[in-house]
Amino acid sequence: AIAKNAETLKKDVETVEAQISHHVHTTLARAPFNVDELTMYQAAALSVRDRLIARWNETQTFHTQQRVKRVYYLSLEFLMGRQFDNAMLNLGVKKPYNDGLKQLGFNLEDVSDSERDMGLGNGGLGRLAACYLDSLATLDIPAFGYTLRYQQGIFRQIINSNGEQVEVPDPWLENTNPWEIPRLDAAVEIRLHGEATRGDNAKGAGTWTGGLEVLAVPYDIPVPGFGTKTTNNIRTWSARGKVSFDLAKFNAGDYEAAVREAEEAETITRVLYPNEASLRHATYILVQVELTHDFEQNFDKGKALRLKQQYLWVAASLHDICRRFRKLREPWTAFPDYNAIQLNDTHPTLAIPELMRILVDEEGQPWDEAWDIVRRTFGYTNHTGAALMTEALERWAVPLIEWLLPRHMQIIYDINAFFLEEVEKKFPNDRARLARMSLIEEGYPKMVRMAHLAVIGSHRVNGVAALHSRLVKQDLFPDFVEMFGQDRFTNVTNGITARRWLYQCNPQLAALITQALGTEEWILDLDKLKGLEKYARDKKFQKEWASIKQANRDRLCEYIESTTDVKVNRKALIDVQVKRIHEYKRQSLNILGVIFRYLTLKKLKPEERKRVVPRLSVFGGKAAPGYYMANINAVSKTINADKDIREHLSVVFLADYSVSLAEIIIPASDLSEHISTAGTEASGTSNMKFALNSGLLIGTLDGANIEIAEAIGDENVFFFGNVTEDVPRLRRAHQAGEAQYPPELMEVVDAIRSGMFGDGGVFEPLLNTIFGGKDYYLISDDFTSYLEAQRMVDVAFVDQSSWVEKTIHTTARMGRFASDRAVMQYADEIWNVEPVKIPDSA
Ligand code: 26M
Repeated sequence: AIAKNAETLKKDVETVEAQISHHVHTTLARAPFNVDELTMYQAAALSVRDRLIARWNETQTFHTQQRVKRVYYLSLEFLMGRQFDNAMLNLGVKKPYNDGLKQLGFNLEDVSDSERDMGLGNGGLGRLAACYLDSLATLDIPAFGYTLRYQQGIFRQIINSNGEQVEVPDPWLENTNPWEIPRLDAAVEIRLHGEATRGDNAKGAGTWTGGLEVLAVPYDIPVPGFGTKTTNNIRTWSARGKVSFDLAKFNAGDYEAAVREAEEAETITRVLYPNEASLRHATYILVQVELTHDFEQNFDKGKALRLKQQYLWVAASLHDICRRFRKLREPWTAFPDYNAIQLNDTHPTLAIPELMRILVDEEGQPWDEAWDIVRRTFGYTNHTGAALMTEALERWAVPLIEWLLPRHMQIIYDINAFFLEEVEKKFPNDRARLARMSLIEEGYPKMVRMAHLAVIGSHRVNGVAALHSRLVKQDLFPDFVEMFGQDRFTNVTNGITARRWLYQCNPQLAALITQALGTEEWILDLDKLKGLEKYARDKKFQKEWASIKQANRDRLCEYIESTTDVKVNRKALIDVQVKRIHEYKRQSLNILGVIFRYLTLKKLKPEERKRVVPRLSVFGGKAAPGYYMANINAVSKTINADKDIREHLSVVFLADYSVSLAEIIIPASDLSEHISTAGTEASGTSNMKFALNSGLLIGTLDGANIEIAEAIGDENVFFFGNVTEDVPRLRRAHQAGEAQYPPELMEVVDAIRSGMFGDGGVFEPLLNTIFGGKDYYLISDDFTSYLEAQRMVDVAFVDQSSWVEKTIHTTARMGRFASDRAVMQYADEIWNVEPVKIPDSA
């Protein structure tokens, strides 16, 4: 059997070599002596893509033949990272590719490094969508992701010499993208602006004509499951002008006017929005897309473009879904039996009035039946930490919607009128309640509350962690719980895919786990990690476990030394906080804690210092454009330059945090920080990635931290800080000027003000958020217990054997946080869909 396996591998390697050479010579038209790593990557990727397309075709054909129910995951963001390594692993062909490339004189890892991240997302929400697509394919659930094909993904981050963030464009498509298949034939016409009419009776068919038509062109990205033939699809839409230029105007000599319309259209998918701040201050978007014309109206330009993005995406996707449904020749009332559409936050909420428009105006369905179809089709996931509620819920100005989507505005008003009638029936004479629940917020201008529309247009609304789902009911939508009952509101705790976040990013640990368990089954059934528990105290196993962590630490240290000028102690405890930079995530608490540690070390004698666990503090993350965190870099500059301290403490900020950088950082972490003010982080998902990779967590009782501790044992988590219930009272105390500031915090502030970290002015914005009579995120209230938890970490780390035991238990008990579990829960409780195995030769 071994000889036969060797024979098979040899043949596979030869096939791979031949396929790669074929693409080098024909598709890429390169002479053999003119092949660099980028070319090799492209050729290898194209040959993997050929395999994906064969499976993709079989999958789509079978799904269509079998008339299966499909899931449509509507997300404005898919933070996919790199595809090459992931595709090889899911297809089970990494070994022959490794050997084939070696035969051709190339190293697989170097070749893989030529790939650019697909950075079509901001952070948690976008990466969650990517993990769920991996699980859907792996579980053989027929599914499509729908999103936009942004020319530029999340900006690349550079740190300038002042320690400030500089945003530069991300031209990820520059070298052409081997993972996408253009479908120029399947473009969809999308109407904007124009005139709308209502039907002759209140619920009758309306019309929408005129205005401007643009094209949405689909590009498909195959998504392979792990160890299964199922290959699902992400359809990304690219905006184009309907005619590339106006020939009449061109002939009349007005070249500029001729190309204007095409350019306006293409602007719609030019760039990913980096967060809600970019809506308020549109300059970032304006600079990135170089807006020239359009927006003759008075609307905020950045806002109007975002609404256009949302509509083009939603309209093209629904058009696609409905076209597929019409081929089944079923009555429209059967639509929800074939289609489950999940709204990833409120960004795709326009899908609700758009489907109403299609059903009522175009398909002649009665309004009430159409509304019933809509509600049975949609599910809505909320991702907003409740304490951010009022600020973060999406609203659109009525005049803006009227200008861009006049028919949709009528439909929203009508949905609202019929809905408020129902509310009035159930709660007579309660004007305040009607005002609270209305889809329209009164004001100048009136605003449409997208979250209310999403709630009433869906059969299920879910939060993303147990605590968060409770807050969604209690704080966000209590009136809607009273109106519709508890059953419409549910929890699906987030999950992550162990294929990328262990098997792929930490191959050594994965191999040790497989060896210990005697099987690879854990990759598909993460609860099987439980089998590691019996080795938690086994000295030999602990040693192997710890040496893999050291190897991952070394790799990160090499990365740090090659990208910064910091020299690091390879034995230091690596303490990581990587995530979007946001006030509520409290990177500030971490950096103030680092300063306190520095001051403490300074007070010790050299021989006393040697007894303190050395630390390397790693930060990473992108901030909203215009919002800098120069203070982290100011602190690291002083500390890293201090020769007395260097060995005991260093601080680095790694620029341009991304999925591929996360794959290096996460396996190396000993301790990671998830320290948001209680009640503000909906779930967090990096906490799960760190724990799965045998890193311990320091954190607040927030989001999924709570459930993680439940699963792995709270003796393995360093908790600190106030709980959600106490947050309102503490905030009031600050407002009343009754808050106490702990002496440790004052010591840190004095050091900052003394100029120890350069110009104290850099810290003024931060200090103002804490001392300006508010401290909204309760830094001062949590500071003392944070320092205490950090002292506990030091104590625990000294006893290495017990520390390693904790880390083994942590990994062993993380099965619950598999995205496979989360997706199965959505399938059973929200989508009502089943796995469909693709037969061997479909
Ligand atoms: C809004 C307006 C304009 C431009 C962009 C936005 C926007 C984009 C992304 C708003 C929110 C966005 O994402 C929110 C997000 O990532 N939420 C996170 O979701 C994760 C997955 O559920 C959770 O784990 C995190 O706790 C939550 O913060």
